[in-house]
Amino acid sequence: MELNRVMSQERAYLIGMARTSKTKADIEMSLEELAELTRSAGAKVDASVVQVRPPDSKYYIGKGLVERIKEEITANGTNVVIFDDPLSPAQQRNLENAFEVKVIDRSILILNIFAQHARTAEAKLQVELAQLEYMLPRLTGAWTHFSRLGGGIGTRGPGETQLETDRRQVRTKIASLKKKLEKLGTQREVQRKGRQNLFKVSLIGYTNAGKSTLFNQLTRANVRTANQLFTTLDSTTRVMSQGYPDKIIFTDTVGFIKKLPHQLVASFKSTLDEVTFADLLLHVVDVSDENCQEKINQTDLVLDEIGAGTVDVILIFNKIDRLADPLRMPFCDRQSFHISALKEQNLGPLREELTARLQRFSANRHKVC
Ligand SMILES: Nc1nc2c(ncn2[C@@H]2O[C@H](COP(=O)(O)OP(=O)(O)OP(=O)(O)O)[C@@H](O)[C@H]2O)c(=O)[nH]1
Ligand SMILES: [Mg+2]
Repeated sequence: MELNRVMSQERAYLIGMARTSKTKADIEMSLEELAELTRSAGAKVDASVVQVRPPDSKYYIGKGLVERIKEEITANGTNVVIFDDPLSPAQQRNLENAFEVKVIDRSILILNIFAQHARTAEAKLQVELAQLEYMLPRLTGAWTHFSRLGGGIGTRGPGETQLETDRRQVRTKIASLKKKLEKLGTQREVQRKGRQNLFKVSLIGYTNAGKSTLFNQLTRANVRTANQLFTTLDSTTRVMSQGYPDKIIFTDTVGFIKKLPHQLVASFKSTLDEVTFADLLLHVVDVSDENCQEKINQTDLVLDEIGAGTVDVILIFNKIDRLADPLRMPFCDRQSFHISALKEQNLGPLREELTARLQRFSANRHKVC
């Protein structure tokens, strides 16, 4: 079996579910983000709906809505239906039978985007591992044969059902990917050890906040930036000394998002170690986004999840050039800077702060006792 894929130019129908009418506005917000994800995967959004009700075990949404959507997607030629919440394998199957088009959920969509945007060998392996980890507990006899994915790893043993064979093949593939990733992880560790005595700054934050744009400003690098989700998957590291009293290391990293599949967090572990072992995190926030507080909270949650919750953080409120009313500029009790990475506004005070912190770090490093 393989995960359903969203192809570019495909047309999507988005579905969210609110347990109570109180949470409907939150789910609508989440669906806007699902629409962004859909566009980042290259597809177009035809329509979206939020239903208020408890989940149905067979279809997740109510049967009446299933029938209504079926009529709409047939009339519009929609190719894929995307749910904001995870579906059980049985629900996914029942919905595909009812709609007669592909049905996926947010996790699969994110895994799709990661697969499309992975460039380096390490990122590709990490995404493949996450996909297989996602599939393994979902393998049931009703799915198509796994051989389309791996191919010829081992034929069916005596007395083994097709399902058992599929599971064994996926596990074997997972083990081999982990081994390859471990090797690459060891190389990273060696590099990191070599930089142990240098001041390490990692740029982190919600996807599309402007991390890579700021990274390029701080390092004069040329990392790809774009107005889409998950442009960056591989971390890029640059050692800088020009303009600073000592060497300073900057790392640009993969962005975070609400409901980031935990398989992705686990398989991107060695990349995310750059965050865990940093001396300072620049948490980049898109200040022009009206949901920025929620995105700050989500990013903090992922930081805790990867064990980076105790690393020093400076909040960087980015994109101030997009604020029509500067009085709407948010303030918080954490240390923060308000900048525009794109328009190069207010970068001076941030560079001064980095220099001051670097000096303190270097002074402490040379202390004898
Ligand atoms: N107006 C404005 N746009 C900005 C600013 N900083 C970044 N952008 C734009 O925001 C979009 C996302 O920027 P990136 O630097 O790719 O964001 P990122 O956080 O690295 O995103 P991912 O790698 O996808 O997680 C791009 O279109 C940038 O040009 C800014 O200060 N002002
Ligand atoms: Mg980026």
